[in-house]
Amino acid sequence: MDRKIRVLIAKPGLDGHDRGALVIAQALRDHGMEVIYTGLRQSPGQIAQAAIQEDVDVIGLSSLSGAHRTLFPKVISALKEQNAEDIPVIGGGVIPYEDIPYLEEQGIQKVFTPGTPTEVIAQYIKQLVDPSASDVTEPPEKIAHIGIAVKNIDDVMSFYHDLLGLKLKGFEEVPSEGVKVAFFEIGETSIELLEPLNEESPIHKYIEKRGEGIHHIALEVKDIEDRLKHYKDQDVPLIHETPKDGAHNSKIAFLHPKAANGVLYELCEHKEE
Ligand code: B12
Repeated sequence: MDRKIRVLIAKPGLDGHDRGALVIAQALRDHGMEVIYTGLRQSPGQIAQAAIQEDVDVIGLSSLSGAHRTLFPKVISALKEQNAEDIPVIGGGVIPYEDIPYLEEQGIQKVFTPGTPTEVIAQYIKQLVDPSASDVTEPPEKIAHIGIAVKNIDDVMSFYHDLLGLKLKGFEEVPSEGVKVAFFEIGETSIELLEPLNEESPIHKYIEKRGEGIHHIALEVKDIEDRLKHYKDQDVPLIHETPKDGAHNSKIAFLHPKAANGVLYELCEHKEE
């Protein structure tokens, strides 16, 4: 996108808390956007009008007063009345998580609560305005597989294949990880049995330390490189800062278990077959 993204930050209703709105306005300017701030105590109609007059790409509503369930939908209605419902609206402030599904049903694209890094908000807006931009804030698409560390794949095959009756998709050796892998299909995802090929394999070390069992959960993502860079910028502890080759023509990288309460997550991006 060649021109600057234009954002209207607005404070609907009688809410006098303006710090968050000002913080967001400044952060978005720092990300190269043009930001117009309405100031306090605007009516939904005034906000819609300002958005049209300023020809903005996005409206960001800020509310800390507890009136978001009434005011945010009113802004959506005011935009419709003025034939401007194509302007996307996001929201933020002190908003209980249980209210978020309702606000999204009413047409708010996304709600950001205290503690969300401003980097994430800026990335989201960029992608909202230009969907062709890589979106590292989009959630992972699905669980690609669950990795289970075993000493010997042959010894456990009968449980997965014969008892559970899962469909065996195949075997593969992944030299970069020092493992032999067996894949079983289960719905949209799969179970991946991991057998160490040598003593240097992380799976060998894992079994030595913790015994056999669930080793990791792999999440299917797009743009793995951009995503890793984004997580690094957010100080998320990573095992791999750049992706490496995984099974099935994929690129993979592991987050450090410190990032997720002791759970080892793998990111994995499958190339189009
Ligand atoms: C500072 C503060 C005040 C200051 C406000 C100063 C100012 N100019 O803003 C003063 C002392 C004036 C004040 C007054 C009141 N306050 Co006060 N206040 C707070 C407090 C402690 C911090 C708010 C703050 O500035 N946070 C820092 C900023 C940077 O964070 P933020 O606003 O949450 O913004 C972040 C995100 O929410 C998000 N975000 C915010 N807006 C937007 C918009 C978009 C588009 C996006 C993408 C993201 C986004 O990004 C920001 C950065 O991370 C909160 C408690 C709390 N912990 O939140 C109570 C709080 C908001 N206040 C509260 C109350 C009740 C009041 C009063 C009614 C108290 C009274 N009885 O007089 C009055 C009302 C004043 C008024 N006219 O509206 C309640 C609100 C309860 C509710 N929502 O149901 C809170 C939650 C305290 C509480 N736990 O009860 N308050």
